[in-house]
Amino acid sequence: MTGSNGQIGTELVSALQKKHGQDSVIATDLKDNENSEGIFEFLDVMNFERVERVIKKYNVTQIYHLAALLSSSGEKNPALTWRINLDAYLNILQLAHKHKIEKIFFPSTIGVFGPTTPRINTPQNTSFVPGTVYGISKITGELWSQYYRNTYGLDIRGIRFPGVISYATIPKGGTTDFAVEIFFEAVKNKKYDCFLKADTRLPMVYMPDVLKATLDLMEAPKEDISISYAYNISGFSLTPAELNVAIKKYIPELQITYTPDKRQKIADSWSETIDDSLARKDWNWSPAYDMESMVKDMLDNIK
Ligand code: AKB
Repeated sequence: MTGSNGQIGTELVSALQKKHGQDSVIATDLKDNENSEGIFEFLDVMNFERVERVIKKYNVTQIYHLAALLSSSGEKNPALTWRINLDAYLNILQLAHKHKIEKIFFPSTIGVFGPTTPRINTPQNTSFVPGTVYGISKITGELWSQYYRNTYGLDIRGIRFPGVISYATIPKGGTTDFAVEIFFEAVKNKKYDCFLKADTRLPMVYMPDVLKATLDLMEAPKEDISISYAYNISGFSLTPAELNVAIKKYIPELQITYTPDKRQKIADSWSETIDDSLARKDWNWSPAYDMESMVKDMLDNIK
């Protein structure tokens, strides 16, 4: 796994270790490993030779390529974002072909959508004119996935993640980060200044459903996977105001203020709700958490 110290990586490493055994998972990241036990390698995903060395050293059979810069941090350094999010993925694809890697997992995002995409019940196949370098790099990655599957038969599986809510690792550099930050601020300081407007509706998913989705998709029989780019999925949609009301049931003193910044424009170009019927049909995607059950679980764990 590349990017194993990130929000999803941290928890996916443990889930994969539980499933396949601790010694079967090679966690790699640029930063020191603070989170998981087991095998860890420092790895710059932009370094082709180093990635190849790790593949050879451990006889890697599957790659979960999570290393990426997110929507907001990506805008601060577009060229670096392209190198990490796209050039490094091309390295992975070339090496996967060369070393006959059995399966690849590629996380995409609702960031591939843009102002020309229908915002309500966004279809699987639609108009993609993303406004961020994050979105451009991820939709291009999706196209490369499809190319490698059609041309070389690589088994690549992807998910377009909406905002991911979790308590183990706090996300950094995303537009949906408010939906995690608010919990920690609510518990610690009883107040939160949100960087999006109160009525900004965005699709979200809770981490246990992210882990289930990833494992289920990777386990699904190859003949059931009708697309190699990335499946739409969503758990629920919420606005900051609705999340505030839901948290207030447990922390009535919570005060929320709204100071929209540059991220508002990004959020306004993304979907409000997602049509994930293809994922439901192909590999039985079905989220276990709605907003209410997610809020309760988040607060129980953070407290
Ligand atoms: C972000 O906000 O950039 C990410 C995403 C939706 O892909 N959380």
